[in-house]
Amino acid sequence: MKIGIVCYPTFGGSGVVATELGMALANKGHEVHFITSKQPVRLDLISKNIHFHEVFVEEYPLFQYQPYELALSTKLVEVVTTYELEILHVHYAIPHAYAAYMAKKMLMCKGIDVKVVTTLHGTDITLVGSHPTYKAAVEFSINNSDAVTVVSNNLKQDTLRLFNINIPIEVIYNFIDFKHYPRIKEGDCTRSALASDDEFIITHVSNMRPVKRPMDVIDIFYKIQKEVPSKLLLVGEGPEIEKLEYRVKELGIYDKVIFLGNSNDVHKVLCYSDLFVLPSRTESFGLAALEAMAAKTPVISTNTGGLPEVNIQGKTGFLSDLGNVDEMAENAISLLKNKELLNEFKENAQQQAKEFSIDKILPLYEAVYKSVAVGCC
Ligand code: GMT
Repeated sequence: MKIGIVCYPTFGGSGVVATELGMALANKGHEVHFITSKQPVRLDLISKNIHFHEVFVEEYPLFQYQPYELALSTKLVEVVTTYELEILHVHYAIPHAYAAYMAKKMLMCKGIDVKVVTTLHGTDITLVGSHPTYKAAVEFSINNSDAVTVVSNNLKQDTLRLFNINIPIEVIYNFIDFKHYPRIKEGDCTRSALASDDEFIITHVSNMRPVKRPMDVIDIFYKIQKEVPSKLLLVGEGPEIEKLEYRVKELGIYDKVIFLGNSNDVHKVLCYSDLFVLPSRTESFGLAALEAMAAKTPVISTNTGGLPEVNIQGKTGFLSDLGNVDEMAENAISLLKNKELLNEFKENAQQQAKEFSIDKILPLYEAVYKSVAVGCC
């Protein structure tokens, strides 16, 4: 099929999912066109069947805000027409579902019936999408999509609770492409540059926004390092970083915390991690936790949102109530002190991640595309 993918090109999970999905579809022989504001960070452009179309926004002094949606809709019309795309798969409702709806309407006037598949990812529903500023437009563009998917059962419930939805919503979980994992050879996974042999490595990966509660990560690690020799790796950049650095200095643990910034090699960082910490306020799915588990890293997380659908209590990690840093630290310490149990959790984590292998998930998306395309002709 000929499929257009619209997503945020940044390090956020929805962009990662969209990019990995597009590359897997291309690998399977579909013609995939990414239509985004920048080249997505994980996109390998030198691959067969992959095309990239950058959306430019023309600046004009009159505009207080640049009209990205307008530029995106225009680009979608151009790409669909030129390459005869059958499907536009938009990731993250704001503003992508809305821009795709506009493009669909414009194309209809030219006699072209492109189908719009919208995948909801999380804050496009919970934190941002349901805000009165956006709610009506988000609800309208969900209901006027040809098909809608969400990344967890929990997000489906949130969507139905927060919006007046009159279209079926299918749950298609996020996935892992295990092709990336064998690339790590024994020698690649040398921890010596980051920690000494007797130290455990605790990792947190996020865009360091308040919703991820990175300050809780510091508080949890502070308690852990008092009991077991350990280092904390923080991967990602975002608005909380400065506060975190300040807090780490204040606690006197600056030499034990490594700020790695954004990375395209998260799986390499994860391969030498012993535990992953994700104390988020809400998480529709928690792709970062799944990526950690794929690399055999058990997860200490909150029990919010879709996290219990990914991280299994007492098997792949432990889940606690939001803000209960004492319990999260205790769980981490008891696991790190019990080598046998830690190894068992590491194996369990990878086994559980295999349930989310791309081989299982890709056909579900293909089925959605086929079902809407069949309706069309
Ligand atoms: O909402 C965000 O934090 C951004 C969004 C994204 O674009 O990265 O993350 C959401 O989508 C991810 C991919 O489906 C999920 O794994 C994250 O759990 C989800 N974030 C939240 O719900 C907070």
